[in-house]
Amino acid sequence: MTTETEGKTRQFIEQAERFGAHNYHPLGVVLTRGEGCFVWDVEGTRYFDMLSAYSAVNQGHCHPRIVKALVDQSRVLALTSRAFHNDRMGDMLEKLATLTGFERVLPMNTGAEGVETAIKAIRRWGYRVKGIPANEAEIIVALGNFHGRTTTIVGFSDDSDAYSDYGPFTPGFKQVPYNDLDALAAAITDKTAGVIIEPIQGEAGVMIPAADYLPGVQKLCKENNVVFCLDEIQTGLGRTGKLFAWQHDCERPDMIILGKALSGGLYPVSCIAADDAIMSVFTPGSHGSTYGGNPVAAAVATAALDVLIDEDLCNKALALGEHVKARFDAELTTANLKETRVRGLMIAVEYQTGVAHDAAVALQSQGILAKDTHATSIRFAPPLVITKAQLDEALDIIIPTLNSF
Ligand code: IF1
Repeated sequence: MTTETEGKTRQFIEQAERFGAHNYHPLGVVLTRGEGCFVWDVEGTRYFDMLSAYSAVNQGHCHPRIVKALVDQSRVLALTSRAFHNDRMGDMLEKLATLTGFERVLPMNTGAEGVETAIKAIRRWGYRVKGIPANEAEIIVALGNFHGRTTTIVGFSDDSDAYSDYGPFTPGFKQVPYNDLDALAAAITDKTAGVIIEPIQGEAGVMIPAADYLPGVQKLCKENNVVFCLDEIQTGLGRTGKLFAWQHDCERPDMIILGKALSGGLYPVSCIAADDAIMSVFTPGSHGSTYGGNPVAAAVATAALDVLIDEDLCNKALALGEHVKARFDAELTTANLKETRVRGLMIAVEYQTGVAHDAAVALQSQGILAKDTHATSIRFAPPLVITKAQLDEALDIIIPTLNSF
């Protein structure tokens, strides 16, 4: 397997380190090709991609159907701005409204923009519908959250790497412990406009809440006239074995935020979806973006959604996740194991001690690309198109390697 000192690898890493800001510390591998659940580095080494660009590549790398949509549309009409209509956005909006069960969809680009759009919708609803006094709306978020990297969003993070020295921050956010209904109930006031949480906390290490948590949040929000908003940017679109993670535990929330796999990794596409009672707070000129809902984004997202449905990727992820859990339970024997957390193909292995990065490096040397999150957890999120045979081939490497830590 490739090491950082190999010729081409070293050359590309040195170039990136010479001219790029050092806002990441990537593993020592330089990728040049992707197909399905595999990626190849510049030395020709093949890897199982167990990260899927943090669940943006659920449909597999460079899915031909989505690539075709990108190329074909790019040849005829790429960007119009929303000053004019285009003939592709409507199909995407209608497909998303149908799949999510919401009346309306507002298309944006990155996940963080989707979260910011949700914040604006919830605040404006709080003032104009709920009647919260001007500039006093509060939104409740969870400790351990990750919702993106804008200054407003990192301002309500509790990860100092994400927020230190980026202040002053946007006011109006309250943090409560995740998976704690009493803490949430105590935090709600008549100025609470909404709750924004992840159905499963990804970056926190695939933290799956108790079965009664999301229904409890939903009940508290309904009782207190508060918008129940789920950030499904990482958990949505098949990752957890359902089209949306909320479908494991609760009824449809008041709003969801989507991104990542909404484009199958081919183009930044995000959105919020909600019923008119909330979405009607957006009036012409009150929100938008240059690229939001553009014809290429719409063509790519429409194809990405079609691939998810036509290839039955949700059910496949559910079945394969159960297979992973069964093999982990039977074969992970290291005394250093704390627990495994699996829902669909959203998977984490947590150790007692901080060996997760070393384990990720050891896996890389054996052709598995996975990412540690915090010191003790390593996450596995293969593209949902991985076959059972491919998954077993990967697990035959992953399990003995994890057992060696
Ligand atoms: C990075 C983390 C994951 C997300 C949820 C919103 C966003 C994300 C639940 C924002 C994005 C990405 C960001 C990326 C790495 C990755 C990540 F490690 F940063 F925390 F997945 F856990 N909500 N997550 O997971 O979407 O603006 O990035 O499109 O920043 O390095 P975005």
